[in-house]
Amino acid sequence: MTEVLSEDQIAFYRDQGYLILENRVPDDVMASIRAEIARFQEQARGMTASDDRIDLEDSHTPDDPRIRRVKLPHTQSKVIDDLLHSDHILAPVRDLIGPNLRLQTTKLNMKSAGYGAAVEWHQDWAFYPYTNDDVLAVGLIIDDMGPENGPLMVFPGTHRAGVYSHHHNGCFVGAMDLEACGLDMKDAVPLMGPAGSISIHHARIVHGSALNRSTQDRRIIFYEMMASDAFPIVGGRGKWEGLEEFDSRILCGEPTLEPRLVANPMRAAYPDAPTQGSIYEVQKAMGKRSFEVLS
Ligand SMILES: O=C(O)CCC(=O)C(=O)O
Repeated sequence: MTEVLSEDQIAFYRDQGYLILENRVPDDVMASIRAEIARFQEQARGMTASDDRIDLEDSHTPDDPRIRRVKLPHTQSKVIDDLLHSDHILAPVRDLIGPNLRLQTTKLNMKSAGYGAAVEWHQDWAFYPYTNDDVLAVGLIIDDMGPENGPLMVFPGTHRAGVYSHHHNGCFVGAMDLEACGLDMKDAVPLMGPAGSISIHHARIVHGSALNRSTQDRRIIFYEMMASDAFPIVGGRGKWEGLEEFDSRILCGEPTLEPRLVANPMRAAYPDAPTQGSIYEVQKAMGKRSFEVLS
């Protein structure tokens, strides 16, 4: 018995590595989320540098605040935390990877109209490999998403293809040279839908997004999570600060002391790049980019 997904949707996710569920989060919740984002935008006014809550665009000025990412927004907003723990988000995830879920991380990526930054192609798994591959990200689409405002794009089926190199000049840069990896942009699929829809992508699917030159914002909250029996592997950057902190991230169901092991591919996410930091910073150390940057 599943909670919300059909057998066909589950089979599609297993085969293709992603899903889109349209109109999953009600309008009143979406209005509250937008009010929270307006509050973050006010907080960025006057800031002169990124801090542990807010990551600023390179073109930010204190008078013209430009946020690139709100870090761990569920710790900064009860509305965003309540939604994380709701069935709107967790029910489809339970259908895919079981009843016991643990949080990896959350982020609100603000790809604002006219300037929102690109994210180069990568696999989340390159950053955080786990002992099994029941690891995924739910993306809450906050603005209607079309081809023009920088949708998340995925290469279907690449979650079954292994782990690609995310290294350049001997350092982990968190981004792939698409051509060297044998992938062609024309095969990527944009994950689009009206505001309130969610996307789900497997941690090993190759994904990225172009900058947003349109007049329409593109904001997504990513809720990233895994089965509670998936433990981080040393050599990756999956968070491990001890058992107490690990178990404080249980979202539903039970923790366990018995990691489930599956023979999955991994590459160590080290050594550090000279620009080590958020994904936007570390990717600056890559070689050949796929997406345009704002000059
Ligand atoms: O915001 C996006 O389009 C991509 C985000 C992403 O993949 C990430 O932050 O790891």
